[in-house]
Amino acid sequence: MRLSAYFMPTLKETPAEAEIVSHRLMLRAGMVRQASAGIYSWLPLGFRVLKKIEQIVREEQDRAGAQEVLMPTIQSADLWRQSGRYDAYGAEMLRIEDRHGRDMLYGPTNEELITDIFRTSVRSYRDLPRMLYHIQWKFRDEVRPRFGVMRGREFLMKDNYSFDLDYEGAKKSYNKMFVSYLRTFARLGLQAIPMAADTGPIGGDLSHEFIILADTGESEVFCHGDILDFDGLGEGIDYQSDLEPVVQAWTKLYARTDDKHDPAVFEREVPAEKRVQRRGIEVGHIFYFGTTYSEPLKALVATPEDESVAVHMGSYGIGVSRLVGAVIEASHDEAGIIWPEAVAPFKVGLINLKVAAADCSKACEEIYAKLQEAGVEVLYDDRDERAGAKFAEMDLIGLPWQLVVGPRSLDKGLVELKRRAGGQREEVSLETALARLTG
Ligand code: 5CA
Repeated sequence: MRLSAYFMPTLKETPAEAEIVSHRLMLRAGMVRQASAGIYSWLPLGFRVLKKIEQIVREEQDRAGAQEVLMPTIQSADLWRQSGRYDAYGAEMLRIEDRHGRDMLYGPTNEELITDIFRTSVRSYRDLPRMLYHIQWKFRDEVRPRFGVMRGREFLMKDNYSFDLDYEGAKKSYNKMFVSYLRTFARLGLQAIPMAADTGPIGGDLSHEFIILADTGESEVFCHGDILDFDGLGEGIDYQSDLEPVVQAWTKLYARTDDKHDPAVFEREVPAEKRVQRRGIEVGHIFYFGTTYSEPLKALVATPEDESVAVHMGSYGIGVSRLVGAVIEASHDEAGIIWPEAVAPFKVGLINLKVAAADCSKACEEIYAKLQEAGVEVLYDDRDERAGAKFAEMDLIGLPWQLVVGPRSLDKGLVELKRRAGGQREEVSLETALARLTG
């Protein structure tokens, strides 16, 4: 992509309304624009990151055996009346009336709708287990939308729902999602810690939040410091194997959000020098809630003994749009964003320092073509701007690599390769630069 043609409305000034760094940087880098309170439009640069995160989430859901569906954003109130949540959800639910006077709503979550799909199609234990997920916009009329996409009113969520015959089966599904979340966040370059959590309006009694430690996080969390060294990717997870030992290893040390925190247990179980008390961002939340929805909605299956029982369910959410902000909170410096390679909008920023010089532009065009041929995503700054402005903008948008082509180095057949993380610069030949970036 040529920057001269790219829609990336960056801002020089720091927007006054943005309280935290990720919100400031997303606005300054031209990634999003606020449409109204807590509702955002995604501009090309931000949209690319959102799609990359979505894709990693999708791959890890599929790997764990879940199947993707797509449910609508608008739901009928009837189902929610059957589950009893229509009134209970309160002012957070955006209620809509259609032209026929029917009560509709913009879905804040999908337990009811997926249970309805299930109950009309599945009758027997033979069709279990199943895990169905979708990646869809949700709406919650938050009292205080803030921090940009971190606490929006409209936000993109991956929500998965599991169906099993009994608790044992449901726990296996829960474990699959637990491990899949560890992998997902690790692939995004994040250290997410599973913490015992409250279930809130979703209900149920077994629940973990996945938390990224950050001073700007909204939750207060407490954990044993050793968990911070655990590796989320693990080695060759087989989803058909018993995952309970992996889950045990991650949950045996103290890690709780403030709703579940117990100072006496914390002090008893965690030595003073290992006690971590920090703020955190909730990027995922998993729940086992048994028959909370299947009973009122009558999602029943026949057991091998031909009894009819309510199916055991769990639900598993990831805040896909929140993650864009969370990654920035975890990875930035004074100059701007530092994207982990897996989610970077482009891998390389190619900077032409002297557009007017024929040799510079020729070299850049050649590099640009070669990188594209090799399938490397490259943003080519071909604008006639001051070098300082170009460097500042590249640092702001945080692409992992910068390839700088200027007349002085080019005379010696060299270009400069800069790693955004750490800032190391190296003068190398064109061939070496290309080999590094395409390798
Ligand atoms: N149905 C369950 C699981 S599928 C559910 O809705 N869980 S949740 O309420 O915890 O939301 C799942 C994830 O969505 C959260 O962990 C968080 O990362 C994200 N999320 C929740 N509310 C918002 C919001 N207002 N803005 C951005 N992301 C949000």
